[in-house]
Amino acid sequence: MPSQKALIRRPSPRLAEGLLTHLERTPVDLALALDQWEAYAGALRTHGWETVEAEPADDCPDSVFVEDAVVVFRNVALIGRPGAESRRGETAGVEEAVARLGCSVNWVWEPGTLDGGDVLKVGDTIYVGQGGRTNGAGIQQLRATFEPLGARVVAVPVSKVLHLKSAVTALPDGTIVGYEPLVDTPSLFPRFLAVPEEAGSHVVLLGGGKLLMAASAPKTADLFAGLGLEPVLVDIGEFEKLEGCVTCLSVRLRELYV
Ligand code: CIR
Repeated sequence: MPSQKALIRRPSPRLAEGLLTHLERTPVDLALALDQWEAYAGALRTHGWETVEAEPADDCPDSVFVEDAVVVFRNVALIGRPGAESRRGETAGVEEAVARLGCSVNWVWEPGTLDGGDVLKVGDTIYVGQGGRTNGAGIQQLRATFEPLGARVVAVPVSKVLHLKSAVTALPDGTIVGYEPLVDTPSLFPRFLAVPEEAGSHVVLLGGGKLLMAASAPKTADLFAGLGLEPVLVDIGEFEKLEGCVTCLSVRLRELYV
């Protein structure tokens, strides 16, 4: 039976110490963050996803951004090697979780670095951003892992945002949506739709035309609704203060057969 599972990870009590690259630090309300995380997980469940929790990594402030620790294509997981050293402790628990879910496991090795937030899958095409957190050796290892499975890996430069998926994701028909001021080379994408808000460039495909999006992108939600899609908005404001977005709070495992 095909199953739709979403891997999530409970926020660390040290969440407020999370890394910042492009934003100034502002106080994070941990209790509110927990409420927002519960609501995010609830929205996934409401729309047909079984949520599975990775073991919490309380010593790692950024561990709630679980998508950065792994890339899954079909039943094969590639455990990343975070570009930020302070995040390297996050991968062990994620490795254990994806193995438990039935994935075969591969690893990015030194000198490679790879964050899952730099990897956007659109059908059999895997876009990978080369920038602050993912390097050329990591991209080579991604290719070596997934090209034999039929993936086409396309590397794109990322210099204006933290991760590739901080600026581009994809609609159900494969159209890439992005916030143009933060995309290095929009012309690298075959069908590119510019959106009016940075947070509007982050969509999680829930299935059936439904898109999980941040409540901070109302204009983009209207744009997508006009295209016949159904935005489902969640407030993730406390995570946005730490440069997180809807995509990085879960790993969607669409194609597992368990
Ligand atoms: C970090 O800098 O690593 C975290 N504070 C935010 C990670 C967000 N992840 C993502 O965009 N994929």
